Amino acid sequence: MRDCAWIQLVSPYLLVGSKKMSQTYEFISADNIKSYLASHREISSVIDHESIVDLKEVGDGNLNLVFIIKDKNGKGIVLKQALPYVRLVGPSWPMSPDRARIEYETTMVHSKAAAHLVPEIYFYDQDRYIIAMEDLSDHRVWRTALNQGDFDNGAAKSVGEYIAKVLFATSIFGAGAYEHYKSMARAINPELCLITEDLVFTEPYFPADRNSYLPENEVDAKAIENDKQMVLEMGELKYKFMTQAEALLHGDLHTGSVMVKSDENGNEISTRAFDSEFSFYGPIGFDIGACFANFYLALARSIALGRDEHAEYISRLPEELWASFEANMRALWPSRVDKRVFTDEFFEKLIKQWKVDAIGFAAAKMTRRIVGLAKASDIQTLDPSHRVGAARGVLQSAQKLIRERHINSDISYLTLQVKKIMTDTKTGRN
Ligand code: SR1
Ligand code: MG
Repeated sequence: MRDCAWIQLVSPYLLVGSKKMSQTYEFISADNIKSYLASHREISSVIDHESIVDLKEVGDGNLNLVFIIKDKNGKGIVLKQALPYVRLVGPSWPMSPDRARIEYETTMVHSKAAAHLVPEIYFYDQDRYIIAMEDLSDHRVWRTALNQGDFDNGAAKSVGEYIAKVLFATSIFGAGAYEHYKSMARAINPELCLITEDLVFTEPYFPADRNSYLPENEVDAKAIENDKQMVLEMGELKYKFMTQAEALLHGDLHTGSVMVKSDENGNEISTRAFDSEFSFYGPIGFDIGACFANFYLALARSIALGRDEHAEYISRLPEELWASFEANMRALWPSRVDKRVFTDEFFEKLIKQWKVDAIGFAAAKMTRRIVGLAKASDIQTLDPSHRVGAARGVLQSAQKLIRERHINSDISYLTLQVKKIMTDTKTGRN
């Protein structure tokens, strides 16, 4: 049945004007996965295709099919296939599946700098846009863990290490200018960058058709639209996003793009960043800001639910991530390729600017998850009686961060400000 669906779904894309595709390809399904695995002998030691006992589609993102397959010995593999459209919306929004190549290549590049912090990749099928990768089903998606009120101590530190190591390695400082320019060519990702430009930096500031929120939050969304300084700063941040090709970013580093595994005391065993299909050469503060934003969404949830201890834990995550990022960057800086005018004094300016940028990008990412298309379950799964206040807290915090970052960019201080705002708005009456 899935194969029939494939014929119906793929055929129209052959004729879609500027998004024309040069070939059709078969979607993976429960019916064809076994023979697909059998045709890839290079993974015979990873999984026994003759003894598959479990197979489930777990794609909960907005774009792709994701299958986890297990054999009778408990070994597993993940197959991720890019669909030729945006899954969240459906075939009416065509999207090049070449994003799978981007994700594959970026993960390979990132694994050279931080192999222990990304999933292992077994192969990439360029004809069917399939990435075969390590089964991390003994980990959990960090957003899910945070939503449930769980503690994963050490994960933020590892994500900070991941960001610093992969961004340094792919910057002019780590790669050298020639390599940096050459690598940029293969990492051009126009379709997905345009999604971010629209959904993160533009639509939340206009009455766009794709925006939505609870009626009680209309006043908050309108306050954002009418906030002239916020709109001006979004213009500046969007321009940075579009023009400042500092390093090969993950590009969509929210808590749903991080897998965590902890022991019974909540202490880290393993942390992995995955799903880098939005990867491109962009501003270093962007990945950091994405993490801050998602910590603040999780914070709004825990405050709304009265989970005080958990809110305290989440409040420490932005500073933990930043401290780890900065320490790792400082440790790597002496190994930069060109030391002539890229002095230690210049590094001090850079690190300050990256922090200010990261806070600005956080504000953009917080706002988009409340007002624009593609929400975050941290807020969406709250009962409306809690959601109104939590959403208000997130939006007012974004307005505070966008301004305050130019005056005081200390992350712990800013998190305290965010926490105060979210506590004040939590009833939805302020
Ligand atoms: C249409 S894609 C919507 C969102 O999903 C991804 O996770 C990105 O954040 C993107 O903006
Ligand atoms: Mg994703």
